Amino acid sequence: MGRPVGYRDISDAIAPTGMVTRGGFATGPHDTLTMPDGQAVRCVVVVGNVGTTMWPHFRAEQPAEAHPLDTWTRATLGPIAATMGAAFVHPSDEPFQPFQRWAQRADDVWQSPIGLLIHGEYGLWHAYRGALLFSEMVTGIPTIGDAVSPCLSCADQPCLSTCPVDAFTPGGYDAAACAVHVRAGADPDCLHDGCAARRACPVGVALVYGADQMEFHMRAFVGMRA
Ligand code: B12
Ligand code: SF4
Ligand code: SF4
Repeated sequence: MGRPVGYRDISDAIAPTGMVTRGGFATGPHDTLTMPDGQAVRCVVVVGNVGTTMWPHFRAEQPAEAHPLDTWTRATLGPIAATMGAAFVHPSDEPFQPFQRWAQRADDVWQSPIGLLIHGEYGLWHAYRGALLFSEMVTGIPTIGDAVSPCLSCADQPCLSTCPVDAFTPGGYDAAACAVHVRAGADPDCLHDGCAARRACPVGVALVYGADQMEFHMRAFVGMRA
């Protein structure tokens, strides 16, 4: 067994990609994850993008593929994981791994009324790009649990009253109704400007994605090439 991997080492290795570590956690008895060699996974470190910092790195190296962001994030983060002795999983790998649950065990993020996880500083302007799985505990993982969701003090909840097709229902998110509106390019123009409900949130407005990043994600979401 070598020197334990430090959380700071992982953050430093990932920094040149414009992505960031988003915390980590020790697995418990209910986690059934295994490493490729069959050992139990003892620690998960979550990686993601916050605001716009990843975007120029991706655009500069974008592969000519049907799902270029997934391909690029796998190609970028997979080798970093390997140098750390970690296995890598991607949010789009099937069967889907519970990234939103992992994210809530790793960092102070909470489910917002529109389903996306919200962070006190980043608001809704972040996403997950991978997780590093370790057979040993990583040292120096930041502690969490002192913060509360900004949604608890958001009296008006504008995210719930902005969607033109009322896609956020008590029964869940109506992805089909949303996609029809987005593809049509109708007002409000979610295809070009991004999800109007997400943009209505007052938290993290300094980190709102730029126009190119916003439209890329919306096109990918409704299956239109960027
Ligand atoms: C399939 C999928 C979709 C589908 C269906 C989503 C759905 N609501 O059913 C479609 C295509 C519609 C979709 C749309 C979008 N998605 Co999506 N999606 C996924 C994906 C790939 C798998 C979801 C899943 O089934 N996971 C498996 C289950 C077991 O994992 P889970 O962590 O338990 O997640 C579910 C539950 O935890 C539950 N949940 C969340 N918190 C809590 C808390 C408790 C206590 C409980 C009980 C449940 C619960 O919600 C989750 C989804 O059902 C995830 C990535 C991933 N691997 O999770 C992204 C993911 C959830 N999507 C994401 C995003 C950003 C979007 C979009 C905004 C797309 C865009 N334009 O960028 C839209 C809007 C969605 C919305 N408003 O809810 C992000 C969310 C980031 C964040 N800040 O939270 C994720 C994590 C991908 C990523 N790369 O970061 N998505
Ligand atoms: S608008 Fe308010 S309730 Fe909605 S996600 Fe933002 S902080 Fe939470
Ligand atoms: S993208 Fe537009 S139509 Fe879809 S949920 Fe957001 S506001 Fe509603």
